[in-house]
Amino acid sequence: MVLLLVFSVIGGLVASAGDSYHQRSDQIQVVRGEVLEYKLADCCDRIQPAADKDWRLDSLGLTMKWIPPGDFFLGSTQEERSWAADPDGGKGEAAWATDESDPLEVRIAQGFWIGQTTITRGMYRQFVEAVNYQTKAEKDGVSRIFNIRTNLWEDATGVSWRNPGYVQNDDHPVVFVSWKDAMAFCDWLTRRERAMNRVPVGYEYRLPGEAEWAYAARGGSETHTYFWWGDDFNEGKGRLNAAGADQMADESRWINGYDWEDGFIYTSPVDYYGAPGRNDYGLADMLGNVWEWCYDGYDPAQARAAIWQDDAKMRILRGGSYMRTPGSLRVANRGRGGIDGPRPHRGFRVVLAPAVETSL
Ligand SMILES: [Ca+2]
Ligand SMILES: [Ca+2]
Repeated sequence: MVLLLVFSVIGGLVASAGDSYHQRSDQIQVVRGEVLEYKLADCCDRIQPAADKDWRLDSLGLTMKWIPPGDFFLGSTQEERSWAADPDGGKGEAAWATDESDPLEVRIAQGFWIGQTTITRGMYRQFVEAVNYQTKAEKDGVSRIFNIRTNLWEDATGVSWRNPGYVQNDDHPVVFVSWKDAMAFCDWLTRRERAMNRVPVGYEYRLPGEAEWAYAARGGSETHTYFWWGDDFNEGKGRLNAAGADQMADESRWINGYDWEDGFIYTSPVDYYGAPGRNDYGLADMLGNVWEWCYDGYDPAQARAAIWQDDAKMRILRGGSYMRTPGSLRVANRGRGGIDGPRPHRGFRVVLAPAVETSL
């Protein structure tokens, strides 16, 4: 068994030969998926992510976009929250926006990198196969799905990231990952990249803090708008996948959706909309497609400037999903979910950012 795991990890390293380094697998000692020891002396080109430049994780096929330090406003105005809940506006539920504080100026002091897309099913598979990981949904054998026909959540057996209950390929965002399943991926990626000397000192791969996510989602815009492209949701046509007018064969569709089609009822491939779907930082699908786990615990009073480590079981989700209405597709909208709650519309995006001192 141990041998199998050793080979699967080494295989993963060898398979990433397109990266900008030369790796001899015999210099890495791996037991049960853990990189225990590594020698940098002769093995690797010392090429690291550099500030002001994007970084390419070739083995995953993921570009990490550089996000410079700066200031922005976290939260929303009362006017925006009223629009979000209005049946003629954002069509959200009134309660959803009560956890957004008035605009709070926040400084992002250090630059960081964030994935151009969310982690795809194909990327997550690399992690699963490297360390023989089993997700929460797979261990439980039963999880929750949302029935578009009855408009209700229900239990379902056998659903997981491998089989979410709708059609996906490996370019779609991974779903049915709990917060812990997402953190496990980040931990693996950090250790793998550190073993290659490709993580800047003091940085790590992890989930974004809520403020980091919101700052990146605004795309560098200094104007506070509902969406990264402005205040008019209809200018989102051709940019995002959410609860549009698309219908199943039996004509069922998401309720309270907008009246144009976006091409998908469930997930779309990441970056499906290309340039129009990317904000000014080049980030795709920040709004819609899948909710994105953040590092922070959920504070019902407000979003926080610094990552809030809380022992509560709720964690932040951001950006709305394929089944959401315009009110909850705003940059300021805050979602939350149980730490052990995999769902068919929850995924994640990683950052390469200042390491968090874990206090839990
Ligand atoms: Ca859609
Ligand atoms: Ca998203």
